[in-house]
Amino acid sequence: MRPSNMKNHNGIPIAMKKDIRISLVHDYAFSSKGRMPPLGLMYLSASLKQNGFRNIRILDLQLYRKPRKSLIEYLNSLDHQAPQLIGFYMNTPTRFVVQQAIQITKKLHPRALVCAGGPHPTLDREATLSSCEGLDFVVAGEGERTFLESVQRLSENFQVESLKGVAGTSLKIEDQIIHQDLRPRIRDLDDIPFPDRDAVDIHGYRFEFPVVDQDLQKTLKPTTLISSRGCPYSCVFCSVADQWGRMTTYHSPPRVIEEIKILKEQYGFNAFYFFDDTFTLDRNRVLDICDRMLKAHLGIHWFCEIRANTVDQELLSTMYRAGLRSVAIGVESGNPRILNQVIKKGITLDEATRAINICKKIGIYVKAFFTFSYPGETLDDVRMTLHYIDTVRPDTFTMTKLIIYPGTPLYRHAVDDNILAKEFDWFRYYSSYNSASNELVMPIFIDRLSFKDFLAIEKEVSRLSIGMRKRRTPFQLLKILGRNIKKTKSGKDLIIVLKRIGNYLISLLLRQK
Ligand code: B12
Ligand code: SF4
Repeated sequence: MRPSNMKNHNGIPIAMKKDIRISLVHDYAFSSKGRMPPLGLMYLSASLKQNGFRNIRILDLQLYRKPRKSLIEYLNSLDHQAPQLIGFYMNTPTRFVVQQAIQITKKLHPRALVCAGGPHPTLDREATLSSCEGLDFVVAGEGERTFLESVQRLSENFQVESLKGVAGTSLKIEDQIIHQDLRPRIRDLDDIPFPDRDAVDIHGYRFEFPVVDQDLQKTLKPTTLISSRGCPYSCVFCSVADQWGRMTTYHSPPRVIEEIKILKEQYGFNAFYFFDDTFTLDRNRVLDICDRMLKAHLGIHWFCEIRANTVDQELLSTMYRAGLRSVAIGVESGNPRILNQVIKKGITLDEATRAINICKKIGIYVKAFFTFSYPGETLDDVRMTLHYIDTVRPDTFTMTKLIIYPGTPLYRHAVDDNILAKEFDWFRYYSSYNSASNELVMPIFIDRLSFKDFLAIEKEVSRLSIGMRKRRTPFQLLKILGRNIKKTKSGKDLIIVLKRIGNYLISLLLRQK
């Protein structure tokens, strides 16, 4: 039999090399920051195209008003006779919507092969495969090489069995789950091509890019990129170590500049959001990138996340000259004991204060992240954080409840201390104290604080945040309200927005008092 006439066990013709049709789906995820391009899927698409695969489409459901309906329409438009490989990005907050999408996909395309990758499948391979009906395999960790090898194998023989021996995959074959070795990291990120920005509507994304200068703000056309992957630190709530391993890998400075030039000259972007886990990890590399930005007269503005112990006046000033106008900094707690003994953040409060003050002095917009309800944290400890925020006054801050993610030291602590039941399962709904928001699907670390304490803290956080924000006219408030309601796509989103408005109004009342 000639290869083109051969069929797999599902009756699908076994594909001729490069004949396979590939869809990569980013599901809808509510985010108050706006919608951002799915860089991971765009990297995958680029690697496949570089290796001769042409039938690749990215469906980004973030950009559709009715994501479920759009997914179904998309699936119905696919050729049922061709070998279809449909891959989903899945993180922990979106695991349930993706689980549902996988089920719909398999129902409409029973002969397709369905896979998933991203943080959740990487950190929870067994449960992802066993709980997602219709899922054939998962890719753990970096996808470029693993997915390429999978697609190459499937092009020769379109059945999941052909993936036996592909490092980085876990397979479900007739209800049996097979985990294979993990794949070593890509050491030199320059070996992989630029993300495939033509595979999405790259100009269709809108997201926050706050800067101090409001006139500058109006001129910014922002997009995103990544110059490194990984982080050597091990903050208790973060899964980066389990997701990427401890190694940090880089694109070289010339390559970073080349990517920016392409984004500017070919796509018209002039503001860049670096999504590195810790952009400022290697000081010399940052200085090299800044130097190249300046020499190339790029005339751009950019954002990155900084770590308090890796920045100083000289570095931040150079970054400012090269166009840095906005940073985010994780301070996490204003209590030194919690910060270092519990979170293991590896920074001091003095370092955080210094970094924030330098940014404010130079004119870099600074957003600081804080969290509360750490193991052993009392109401007095939390009040120290509120006091700290009130003293250092970053341009803006978030202070949220501590959420437990898989693959984190906090998760292991939560299981050991019965904060999470021993039989806790990421794919079973978990109801915590507030069923009106995301907490329905995300477990919170509830330890020393009571429900009443949580409410009191949230009220104080709103009051502090309002006190630090500029006062707005009723017209401005109505505009913000309209914009937020427009962003919502489900009843649940609307409840989240209404809850925020409620908190805002309460805090306004409190401020009047
Ligand atoms: C950018 C980003 C965002 C953007 C989203 C942009 C977007 N549209 O993707 C914004 C700011 C909106 C955001 C929001 C949030 N984020 Co976020 N975010 C990131 C960040 C910094 C970079 C993502 C990225 O581009 N990575 C680079 C690419 C190359 O990696 P990747 O996406 O994982 O893709 C690779 C592999 O995973 C794999 N792969 C991925 N998908 C697929 C699919 C298939 C089929 C295959 C085969 C392979 C594959 O191949 C890719 C290429 O190697 C990551 C940290 C990180 N380093 O990944 C956190 C991260 C993903 N975010 C995280 C979190 C917790 C959040 C928030 C909850 C934060 C908050 N408190 O609001 C929200 C949740 C929003 C939501 N509802 O989903 C966690 C997720 C942890 C988890 N277990 O899910 C991460 C890992 C940070 C961390 N270290 O904890 N985030
Ligand atoms: S510094 Fe940031 S990326 Fe690194 S472990 Fe801590 S939270 Fe995660």
